[in-house]
Amino acid sequence: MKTEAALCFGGNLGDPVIAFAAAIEALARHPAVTVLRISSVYRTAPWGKLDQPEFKNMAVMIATDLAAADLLAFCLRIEREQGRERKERWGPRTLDIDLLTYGEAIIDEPGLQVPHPRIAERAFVLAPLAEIAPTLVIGGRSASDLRDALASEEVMRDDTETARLRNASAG
Ligand code: GSY
Repeated sequence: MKTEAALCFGGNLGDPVIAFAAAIEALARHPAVTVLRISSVYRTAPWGKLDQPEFKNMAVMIATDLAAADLLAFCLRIEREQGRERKERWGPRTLDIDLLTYGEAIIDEPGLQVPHPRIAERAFVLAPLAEIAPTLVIGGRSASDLRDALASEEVMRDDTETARLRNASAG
């Protein structure tokens, strides 16, 4: 049975939009994954460690037959294939893929926590997620409620980068 899962992509080294397009393509090529919805690209202020370049972020909804752990492993493989570089926790990186939700599952294992424990405090996750899944419920509240509670000027939809993503994905 297919499970809907929400992913967040982020990056602030190299050309994250090209890495996002390659990640979407890799997901779409997997026989057990269907890409359902793709958000716009957002320019976002860094969270966690502030003295680093701004990030690009976006969200993707998929349906999958993969178990949550296998989906996470596949996402980590995509990160590696995109030359993920991450020298320090919360520091700059080329491509980060966070598994936000996996159906209604609540999983708390080393290395695998869903819903992702920091969704509600991250406008850079909630803005793209609420764009493509406004009614998705996380911890009893919808993604759009959570986004509105955090409304932040530090998260801006970027139409130029979104068009570039669509072109790169189509090419
Ligand atoms: O957890 C994702 C990596 N990350 C990000 C991010 O994707 N966007 C923003 N704006 N800040 C971040 N800090 C970290 S760590």
